Amino acid sequence: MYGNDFASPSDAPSASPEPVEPGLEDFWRIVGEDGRIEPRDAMPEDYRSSLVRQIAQHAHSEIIGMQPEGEWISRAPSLRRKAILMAKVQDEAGHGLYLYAAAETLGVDRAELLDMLHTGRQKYSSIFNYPTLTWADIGTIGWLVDGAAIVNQVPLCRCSYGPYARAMVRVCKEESFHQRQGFEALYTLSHGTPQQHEMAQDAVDRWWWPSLMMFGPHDSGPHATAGHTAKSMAWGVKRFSNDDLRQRFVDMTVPQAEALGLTLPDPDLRWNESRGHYDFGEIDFNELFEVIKGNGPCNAERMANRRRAHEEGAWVREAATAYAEKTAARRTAGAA
Ligand code: FAQ
Repeated sequence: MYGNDFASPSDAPSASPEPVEPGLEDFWRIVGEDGRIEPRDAMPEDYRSSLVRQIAQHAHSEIIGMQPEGEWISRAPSLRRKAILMAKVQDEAGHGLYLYAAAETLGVDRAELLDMLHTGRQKYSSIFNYPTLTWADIGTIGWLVDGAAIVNQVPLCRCSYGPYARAMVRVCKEESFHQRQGFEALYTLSHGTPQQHEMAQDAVDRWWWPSLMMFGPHDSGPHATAGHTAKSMAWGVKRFSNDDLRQRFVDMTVPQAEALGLTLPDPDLRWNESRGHYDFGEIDFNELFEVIKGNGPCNAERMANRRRAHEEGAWVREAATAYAEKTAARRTAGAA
Protein backbone atom coordinates (compact mmCIF):
# COMPACT_ATOMS: atom_id res chain seq x y z
CA MET A 1 0.00 0.00 0.00
CA TYR A 2 1.38 3.40 -0.95
CA GLY A 3 2.16 5.82 1.89
CA ASN A 4 -0.71 8.29 1.33
CA ASP A 5 -3.29 5.57 1.01
CA PHE A 6 -6.34 5.16 3.16
CA ALA A 7 -8.86 2.40 3.61
CA SER A 8 -12.44 2.17 4.77
CA PRO A 9 -14.82 -0.71 5.53
CA SER A 10 -16.28 -0.26 2.01
CA ASP A 11 -12.85 -0.73 0.50
CA ALA A 12 -13.00 -4.41 -0.47
CA PRO A 13 -14.21 -5.21 -4.00
CA SER A 14 -17.75 -6.58 -4.11
CA ALA A 15 -18.56 -10.26 -4.39
CA SER A 16 -18.71 -11.86 -7.83
CA PRO A 17 -22.04 -11.93 -9.68
CA GLU A 18 -24.14 -15.09 -9.41
CA PRO A 19 -23.84 -17.17 -11.50
CA VAL A 20 -20.28 -16.49 -12.64
CA GLU A 21 -19.84 -16.65 -16.40
CA PRO A 22 -17.94 -19.88 -17.29
CA GLY A 23 -14.22 -19.23 -17.73
CA LEU A 24 -14.25 -16.21 -15.39
CA GLU A 25 -14.09 -18.12 -12.08
CA ASP A 26 -10.39 -17.28 -11.64
CA PHE A 27 -11.01 -13.63 -12.49
CA TRP A 28 -13.59 -13.26 -9.72
CA ARG A 29 -11.51 -15.29 -7.28
CA ILE A 30 -8.48 -13.05 -7.85
CA VAL A 31 -10.58 -9.88 -7.56
CA GLY A 32 -12.24 -11.20 -4.39
CA GLU A 33 -8.84 -12.01 -2.86
CA ASP A 34 -7.63 -8.50 -3.77
CA GLY A 35 -5.03 -9.98 -6.12
CA ARG A 36 -3.91 -8.60 -9.49
CA ILE A 37 -5.31 -9.48 -12.91
CA GLU A 38 -2.49 -9.73 -15.46
CA PRO A 39 -2.69 -9.18 -19.24
CA ARG A 40 -2.97 -12.87 -20.20
CA ASP A 41 -5.60 -13.70 -17.57
CA ALA A 42 -9.19 -14.23 -18.67
CA MET A 43 -11.29 -11.11 -17.94
CA PRO A 44 -14.80 -9.90 -18.77
CA GLU A 45 -14.90 -7.93 -22.01
CA ASP A 46 -16.51 -4.93 -20.31
CA TYR A 47 -13.73 -4.96 -17.65
CA ARG A 48 -11.16 -4.79 -20.47
CA SER A 49 -12.96 -2.09 -22.46
CA SER A 50 -13.69 0.02 -19.37
CA LEU A 51 -10.03 -0.14 -18.37
CA VAL A 52 -8.97 0.89 -21.88
CA ARG A 53 -11.39 3.85 -21.62
CA GLN A 54 -10.14 4.95 -18.19
CA ILE A 55 -6.42 4.37 -18.74
CA ALA A 56 -6.50 6.05 -22.17
CA GLN A 57 -8.40 9.04 -20.78
CA HIS A 58 -5.89 9.22 -17.98
CA ALA A 59 -2.93 9.04 -20.41
CA HIS A 60 -4.49 11.72 -22.64
CA SER A 61 -4.96 13.92 -19.55
CA GLU A 62 -1.29 13.64 -18.70
CA ILE A 63 -0.07 14.74 -22.11
CA ILE A 64 -2.71 17.47 -22.64
CA GLY A 65 -1.99 18.52 -19.04
CA MET A 66 1.51 19.54 -20.17
CA GLN A 67 0.05 22.49 -22.08
CA PRO A 68 -1.30 24.84 -19.38
CA GLU A 69 1.96 24.66 -17.43
CA GLY A 70 4.24 24.39 -20.48
CA GLU A 71 3.08 27.88 -21.47
CA TRP A 72 4.87 29.26 -18.40
CA ILE A 73 8.29 27.62 -18.83
CA SER A 74 9.69 30.63 -20.70
CA ARG A 75 8.05 33.05 -18.26
CA ALA A 76 9.00 31.43 -14.92
CA PRO A 77 10.22 34.15 -12.52
CA SER A 78 13.65 32.58 -11.80
CA LEU A 79 16.03 29.95 -13.12
CA ARG A 80 15.16 27.72 -10.15
CA ARG A 81 11.43 27.92 -10.87
CA LYS A 82 12.09 27.31 -14.58
CA ALA A 83 14.15 24.17 -13.88
CA ILE A 84 11.47 22.84 -11.53
CA LEU A 85 8.66 23.54 -13.99
CA MET A 86 10.54 21.90 -16.88
CA ALA A 87 11.08 18.79 -14.76
CA LYS A 88 7.40 18.71 -13.78
CA VAL A 89 6.14 19.05 -17.35
CA GLN A 90 8.58 16.32 -18.41
CA ASP A 91 7.25 14.09 -15.62
CA GLU A 92 3.71 14.49 -17.02
CA ALA A 93 4.95 13.29 -20.43
CA GLY A 94 6.49 10.28 -18.67
CA HIS A 95 3.19 9.53 -16.92
CA GLY A 96 1.50 9.55 -20.31
CA LEU A 97 4.05 7.01 -21.56
CA TYR A 98 3.60 4.61 -18.61
CA LEU A 99 -0.16 4.82 -19.04
CA TYR A 100 -0.21 4.29 -22.81
CA ALA A 101 2.08 1.29 -22.22
CA ALA A 102 -0.34 -0.05 -19.56
CA ALA A 103 -3.29 0.40 -21.97
CA GLU A 104 -1.38 -1.47 -24.71
CA THR A 105 -1.24 -4.58 -22.49
CA LEU A 106 -5.03 -4.75 -22.99
CA GLY A 107 -4.62 -5.31 -26.73
CA VAL A 108 -4.97 -1.78 -28.09
CA ASP A 109 -2.43 0.20 -30.02
CA ARG A 110 -1.14 3.57 -28.82
CA ALA A 111 -1.58 5.06 -32.30
CA GLU A 112 -5.22 3.98 -32.21
CA LEU A 113 -5.73 5.64 -28.81
CA LEU A 114 -4.16 8.89 -29.98
CA ASP A 115 -6.37 8.80 -33.06
CA MET A 116 -9.42 8.44 -30.77
CA LEU A 117 -8.26 11.50 -28.82
CA HIS A 118 -7.61 13.56 -31.93
CA THR A 119 -11.00 12.71 -33.41
CA GLY A 120 -12.86 13.41 -30.15
CA ARG A 121 -13.88 9.78 -29.50
CA GLN A 122 -11.92 9.70 -26.24
CA LYS A 123 -11.67 12.42 -23.64
CA TYR A 124 -9.21 13.94 -21.23
CA SER A 125 -9.72 15.56 -17.84
CA SER A 126 -11.92 18.67 -17.76
CA ILE A 127 -9.36 20.52 -15.64
CA PHE A 128 -6.95 21.12 -18.51
CA ASN A 129 -9.47 23.25 -20.38
CA TYR A 130 -8.94 26.26 -18.12
CA PRO A 131 -6.37 28.99 -18.88
CA THR A 132 -3.22 29.73 -16.87
CA LEU A 133 -3.45 33.52 -16.62
CA THR A 134 -0.67 34.35 -14.14
CA TRP A 135 2.37 32.75 -12.52
CA ALA A 136 0.22 32.03 -9.44
CA ASP A 137 -1.80 29.59 -11.57
CA ILE A 138 1.28 27.36 -11.78
CA GLY A 139 1.60 27.10 -7.99
CA THR A 140 -2.16 26.62 -7.71
CA ILE A 141 -2.19 23.80 -10.27
CA GLY A 142 0.56 22.03 -8.32
CA TRP A 143 -1.26 22.50 -5.04
CA LEU A 144 -4.88 21.85 -6.07
CA VAL A 145 -4.78 19.91 -9.36
CA ASP A 146 -1.91 17.62 -8.41
CA GLY A 147 -3.41 17.43 -4.91
CA ALA A 148 -6.73 16.23 -6.34
CA ALA A 149 -4.89 13.88 -8.70
CA ILE A 150 -3.07 12.26 -5.75
CA VAL A 151 -6.27 11.70 -3.77
CA ASN A 152 -7.90 10.13 -6.82
CA GLN A 153 -4.88 8.12 -7.94
CA VAL A 154 -3.31 6.71 -4.77
CA PRO A 155 -6.12 4.15 -4.40
CA LEU A 156 -5.50 3.19 -8.05
CA CYS A 157 -2.10 1.83 -6.93
CA ARG A 158 -4.23 -1.06 -5.58
CA CYS A 159 -6.41 -1.32 -8.65
CA SER A 160 -7.11 -4.92 -9.68
CA TYR A 161 -5.38 -4.59 -13.06
CA GLY A 162 -1.66 -5.19 -12.44
CA PRO A 163 -0.06 -3.02 -15.17
CA TYR A 164 -2.24 0.00 -14.28
CA ALA A 165 -1.65 -0.44 -10.53
CA ARG A 166 2.13 -0.66 -11.01
CA ALA A 167 2.22 2.39 -13.30
CA MET A 168 0.32 4.36 -10.68
CA VAL A 169 2.90 3.72 -7.95
CA ARG A 170 5.53 5.76 -9.74
CA VAL A 171 3.03 8.34 -11.00
CA CYS A 172 1.82 8.98 -7.44
CA LYS A 173 5.32 9.39 -6.04
CA GLU A 174 6.00 12.06 -8.65
CA GLU A 175 2.60 13.72 -8.17
CA SER A 176 3.30 14.05 -4.43
CA PHE A 177 6.47 15.92 -5.25
CA HIS A 178 4.55 18.11 -7.73
CA GLN A 179 1.95 18.95 -5.10
CA ARG A 180 4.56 20.01 -2.59
CA GLN A 181 6.39 22.24 -5.06
CA GLY A 182 3.07 23.88 -6.00
CA PHE A 183 2.30 24.55 -2.34
CA GLU A 184 5.78 26.01 -1.83
CA ALA A 185 5.51 28.27 -4.89
CA LEU A 186 2.09 29.48 -3.78
CA TYR A 187 3.27 29.97 -0.17
CA THR A 188 6.03 32.26 -1.45
CA LEU A 189 3.46 34.37 -3.30
CA SER A 190 0.83 34.40 -0.56
CA HIS A 191 3.49 35.58 1.94
CA GLY A 192 5.00 38.06 -0.52
CA THR A 193 3.90 41.59 -1.46
CA PRO A 194 0.19 42.52 -1.28
CA GLN A 195 0.04 42.25 -5.09
CA GLN A 196 1.56 38.76 -5.00
CA HIS A 197 -0.90 37.72 -2.30
CA GLU A 198 -3.77 39.06 -4.41
CA MET A 199 -2.50 37.16 -7.45
CA ALA A 200 -2.35 33.92 -5.41
CA GLN A 201 -5.89 34.47 -4.09
CA ASP A 202 -7.21 35.20 -7.59
CA ALA A 203 -5.69 31.94 -8.93
CA VAL A 204 -7.20 29.90 -6.06
CA ASP A 205 -10.59 31.55 -6.67
CA ARG A 206 -10.49 30.41 -10.31
CA TRP A 207 -9.13 26.86 -9.79
CA TRP A 208 -11.04 25.71 -6.69
CA TRP A 209 -14.34 24.65 -8.28
CA PRO A 210 -12.79 23.09 -11.42
CA SER A 211 -10.51 21.07 -9.08
CA LEU A 212 -13.57 19.68 -7.28
CA MET A 213 -15.07 18.78 -10.67
CA MET A 214 -12.01 16.63 -11.48
CA PHE A 215 -13.50 13.87 -9.29
CA GLY A 216 -16.44 13.49 -11.69
CA PRO A 217 -20.21 13.66 -11.22
CA HIS A 218 -22.09 12.40 -8.14
CA ASP A 219 -22.33 8.63 -8.20
CA SER A 220 -25.21 8.26 -5.77
CA GLY A 221 -28.05 10.38 -4.39
CA PRO A 222 -30.69 12.44 -6.19
CA HIS A 223 -28.23 14.24 -8.50
CA ALA A 224 -26.33 11.13 -9.58
CA THR A 225 -25.85 10.48 -13.28
CA ALA A 226 -25.59 6.75 -13.96
CA GLY A 227 -21.87 6.34 -14.38
CA HIS A 228 -19.21 3.69 -14.14
CA THR A 229 -18.57 3.71 -10.37
CA ALA A 230 -20.66 0.73 -9.23
CA LYS A 231 -19.26 -1.65 -11.84
CA SER A 232 -15.77 -0.29 -11.46
CA MET A 233 -15.87 -0.81 -7.69
CA ALA A 234 -17.15 -4.38 -8.11
CA TRP A 235 -14.14 -5.06 -10.34
CA GLY A 236 -11.74 -3.54 -7.80
CA VAL A 237 -10.67 -0.83 -10.25
CA LYS A 238 -12.16 2.11 -8.36
CA ARG A 239 -11.85 1.71 -4.58
CA PHE A 240 -13.91 4.76 -3.60
CA SER A 241 -16.79 6.70 -5.06
CA ASN A 242 -16.18 10.08 -6.70
CA ASP A 243 -17.95 11.82 -3.80
CA ASP A 244 -15.90 10.06 -1.10
CA LEU A 245 -12.66 11.07 -2.81
CA ARG A 246 -13.89 14.64 -3.31
CA GLN A 247 -14.76 14.88 0.41
CA ARG A 248 -11.34 13.59 1.32
CA PHE A 249 -9.75 16.22 -0.91
CA VAL A 250 -11.78 19.04 0.71
CA ASP A 251 -10.93 17.81 4.22
CA MET A 252 -7.25 17.66 3.36
CA THR A 253 -7.13 21.01 1.57
CA VAL A 254 -8.94 23.37 3.96
CA PRO A 255 -6.14 23.34 6.61
CA GLN A 256 -3.57 23.78 3.83
CA ALA A 257 -5.42 26.90 2.61
CA GLU A 258 -5.28 28.23 6.17
CA ALA A 259 -1.50 27.66 6.24
CA LEU A 260 -1.25 29.55 2.96
CA GLY A 261 -3.30 32.43 4.37
CA LEU A 262 -5.71 32.12 1.44
CA THR A 263 -9.47 31.60 1.43
CA LEU A 264 -11.40 29.04 -0.58
CA PRO A 265 -14.22 30.66 -2.61
CA ASP A 266 -17.14 28.86 -0.99
CA PRO A 267 -19.41 30.61 1.56
CA ASP A 268 -20.89 27.22 2.53
CA LEU A 269 -17.56 25.69 3.49
CA ARG A 270 -17.56 24.87 7.20
CA TRP A 271 -16.58 22.08 9.58
CA ASN A 272 -19.46 19.75 10.41
CA GLU A 273 -18.82 18.30 13.86
CA SER A 274 -21.43 15.56 13.57
CA ARG A 275 -20.17 14.29 10.19
CA GLY A 276 -16.51 14.80 11.07
CA HIS A 277 -16.03 16.42 7.65
CA TYR A 278 -16.21 19.82 6.00
CA ASP A 279 -19.53 20.68 4.37
CA PHE A 280 -19.16 22.49 1.08
CA GLY A 281 -21.38 24.19 -1.50
CA GLU A 282 -23.09 22.73 -4.57
CA ILE A 283 -20.83 22.11 -7.54
CA ASP A 284 -22.03 23.42 -10.89
CA PHE A 285 -22.06 20.11 -12.75
CA ASN A 286 -23.54 21.80 -15.83
CA GLU A 287 -20.18 23.51 -16.17
CA LEU A 288 -18.39 20.13 -15.91
CA PHE A 289 -20.63 18.54 -18.56
CA GLU A 290 -20.17 21.53 -20.88
CA VAL A 291 -16.39 21.34 -20.53
CA ILE A 292 -16.46 17.57 -21.14
CA LYS A 293 -18.56 18.19 -24.28
CA GLY A 294 -15.83 20.48 -25.61
CA ASN A 295 -17.24 23.86 -24.61
CA GLY A 296 -14.70 24.85 -21.95
CA PRO A 297 -12.59 28.01 -22.27
CA CYS A 298 -9.57 26.23 -23.80
CA ASN A 299 -10.84 22.95 -25.36
CA ALA A 300 -10.36 24.10 -28.96
CA GLU A 301 -6.90 25.50 -28.30
CA ARG A 302 -5.70 22.40 -26.41
CA MET A 303 -6.88 20.05 -29.17
CA ALA A 304 -5.42 22.22 -31.97
CA ASN A 305 -2.03 22.25 -30.20
CA ARG A 306 -2.19 18.48 -29.62
CA ARG A 307 -3.03 17.68 -33.26
CA ARG A 308 -0.30 20.02 -34.49
CA ALA A 309 2.30 18.47 -32.15
CA HIS A 310 1.27 15.01 -33.38
CA GLU A 311 1.63 16.00 -37.05
CA GLU A 312 4.96 17.72 -36.44
CA GLY A 313 6.21 14.62 -34.62
CA ALA A 314 5.43 12.27 -37.54
CA TRP A 315 9.06 12.24 -38.70
CA VAL A 316 10.24 11.18 -35.22
CA ARG A 317 7.83 8.23 -35.19
CA GLU A 318 8.89 7.25 -38.73
CA ALA A 319 12.60 7.44 -37.82
CA ALA A 320 12.05 5.40 -34.63
CA THR A 321 10.13 2.74 -36.57
CA ALA A 322 12.81 2.57 -39.29
CA TYR A 323 15.51 2.26 -36.62
CA ALA A 324 13.61 -0.50 -34.79
CA GLU A 325 13.13 -2.41 -38.07
CA LYS A 326 16.81 -2.06 -38.97
CA THR A 327 17.90 -3.23 -35.50
CA ALA A 328 15.53 -6.23 -35.65
CA ALA A 329 16.77 -7.15 -39.15
CA ARG A 330 20.39 -6.95 -37.98
CA ARG A 331 19.59 -9.13 -34.98
CA THR A 332 17.90 -11.73 -37.22
CA ALA A 333 20.85 -11.69 -39.66
CA GLY A 334 23.28 -12.08 -36.73
CA ALA A 335 21.35 -15.04 -35.37
CA ALA A 336 21.27 -16.82 -38.76
N1 FAQ B 1 -13.15 15.20 -16.91
O1 FAQ B 1 -18.87 7.37 -13.99
P1 FAQ B 1 -17.79 8.36 -13.94
C1 FAQ B 1 -3.61 14.34 -14.13
C2 FAQ B 1 -16.57 11.41 -17.39
S1 FAQ B 1 -5.04 14.16 -13.20
C3 FAQ B 1 -13.58 14.59 -18.03
O2 FAQ B 1 -17.40 8.90 -12.63
P2 FAQ B 1 -15.27 6.98 -14.13
C4 FAQ B 1 -2.35 14.74 -13.38
C5 FAQ B 1 -16.16 9.95 -17.34
O3 FAQ B 1 -15.06 9.70 -18.17
C6 FAQ B 1 -6.43 14.02 -14.33
N2 FAQ B 1 -14.49 13.57 -18.01
O4 FAQ B 1 -16.52 7.76 -14.72
C7 FAQ B 1 -1.78 16.02 -13.85
C8 FAQ B 1 -17.44 9.30 -17.83
O5 FAQ B 1 -17.53 9.50 -19.24
P3 FAQ B 1 -17.94 8.30 -20.30
C9 FAQ B 1 -6.64 12.65 -14.92
C10 FAQ B 1 -14.91 13.17 -16.80
O6 FAQ B 1 -14.33 6.69 -15.23
C11 FAQ B 1 -1.75 17.10 -12.99
C12 FAQ B 1 -18.53 10.17 -17.23
O7 FAQ B 1 -17.92 11.44 -16.98
N3 FAQ B 1 -6.86 11.65 -13.93
O8 FAQ B 1 -3.70 14.16 -15.28
C13 FAQ B 1 -14.49 13.75 -15.60
O9 FAQ B 1 -15.72 5.85 -13.29
C14 FAQ B 1 -1.21 18.33 -13.41
C15 FAQ B 1 -19.12 9.58 -15.95
O10 FAQ B 1 -18.12 9.61 -14.88
C16 FAQ B 1 -7.44 10.47 -14.24
O11 FAQ B 1 -7.83 10.23 -15.35
C17 FAQ B 1 -13.57 14.81 -15.69
N4 FAQ B 1 -13.10 15.45 -14.61
O12 FAQ B 1 -14.61 8.06 -13.13
C18 FAQ B 1 -1.27 16.17 -15.14
C19 FAQ B 1 -7.53 9.49 -13.09
N5 FAQ B 1 -15.11 13.13 -14.57
O13 FAQ B 1 -16.70 7.49 -20.44
C20 FAQ B 1 -0.74 17.40 -15.56
C21 FAQ B 1 -8.06 8.15 -13.51
C22 FAQ B 1 -15.92 12.19 -15.11
O14 FAQ B 1 -19.06 7.54 -19.68
C23 FAQ B 1 -0.71 18.48 -14.68
N6 FAQ B 1 -9.44 8.21 -13.82
N7 FAQ B 1 -15.80 12.22 -16.44
O15 FAQ B 1 -18.30 9.02 -21.56
C24 FAQ B 1 -10.43 8.08 -12.89
O16 FAQ B 1 -10.19 7.94 -11.71
C25 FAQ B 1 -11.85 8.09 -13.38
O17 FAQ B 1 -11.86 7.83 -14.76
C26 FAQ B 1 -12.64 9.41 -13.07
C27 FAQ B 1 -14.04 9.25 -13.63
C28 FAQ B 1 -12.74 9.61 -11.56
C29 FAQ B 1 -11.96 10.62 -13.71
